Amino acid sequence: MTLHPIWFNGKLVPHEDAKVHVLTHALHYGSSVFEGIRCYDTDAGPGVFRLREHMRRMVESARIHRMDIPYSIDELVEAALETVRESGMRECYIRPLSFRGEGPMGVNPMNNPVETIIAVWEWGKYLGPEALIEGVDVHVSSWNRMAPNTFPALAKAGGNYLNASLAKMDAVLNGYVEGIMLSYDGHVGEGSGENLFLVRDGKILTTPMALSILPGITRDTVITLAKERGYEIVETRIPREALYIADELFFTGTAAEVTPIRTVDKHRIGSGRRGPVTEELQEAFFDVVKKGNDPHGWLSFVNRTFNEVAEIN
Ligand code: PPE
Repeated sequence: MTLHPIWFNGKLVPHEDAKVHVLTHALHYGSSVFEGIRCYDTDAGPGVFRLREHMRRMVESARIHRMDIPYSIDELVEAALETVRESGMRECYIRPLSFRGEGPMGVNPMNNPVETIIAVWEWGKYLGPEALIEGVDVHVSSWNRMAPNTFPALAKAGGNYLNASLAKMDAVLNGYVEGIMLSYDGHVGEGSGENLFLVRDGKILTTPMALSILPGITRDTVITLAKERGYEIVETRIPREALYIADELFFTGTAAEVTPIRTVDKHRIGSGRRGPVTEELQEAFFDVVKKGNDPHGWLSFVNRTFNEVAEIN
């Protein structure tokens, strides 16, 4: 795998030079916030999907944790585009991260510097090469999502992912691709790195934000695309057993895109393969990111000439 330059505190440095000290606060206390973004090789040129919304969420995650990122959303957007451009990749995953750096040790992070990086790499299908068509086998995790007023779920913070990693390891060690975590009150939460949707009798249900999920940008995208296609979307508490009798289930996420779920706890979901609603919404999503059909203005084209061309058309 080619190692690409990394944007580090304002400038691009060679991959091997983007290093930190072992006393970096974030290593000891999980004090970081990050994003995951995809750049797609669309028919209209390489375009980053919902870049501004992701950078806004990162700045807001930082704000929740009283971390001042010394760059504006616009500067972070530009920096990400520059990093992708510099890599020469037409399609990649983008990982911006801000973290508390080396400084005084101790839980209080307020006197540690805030450092920011943006890295890019190739990332294929997150839940396996066949996942988007065949669907994935998952279980309900023995790990719950955090309760409100413990770890703020709206912040995509490094520390929160200790919980996600426990669920992911539990799933993989038990032979599943992913785990669905329940919320603190026993209702359906989300995957370790994905939001969850349930289809029943033509209606689409998803976990509400109040159950300590990450309010995903792909989740918002799918809600928008589904409403435009006339579906009713209900954000409501979903009991665990509703998963077993759903017509269709699917995950959404930047890495996972729109991935059908074919079994949960060895219960076959619907026909055991990708259902029609999932397929329709997958197609709507890929129509934007593959074909570059972008009525919502969700793509930031990496190569400005493409952007200008798109505007002229
Ligand atoms: N929930 C969680 C817990 C989560 O981590 C993600 C993204 C989502 C929902 C979906 O959010 P969005 O990407 O905005 O639609 N997970 C990222 C990290 C995956 C990883 O392994 O790292 C991602 O998909 O990029």
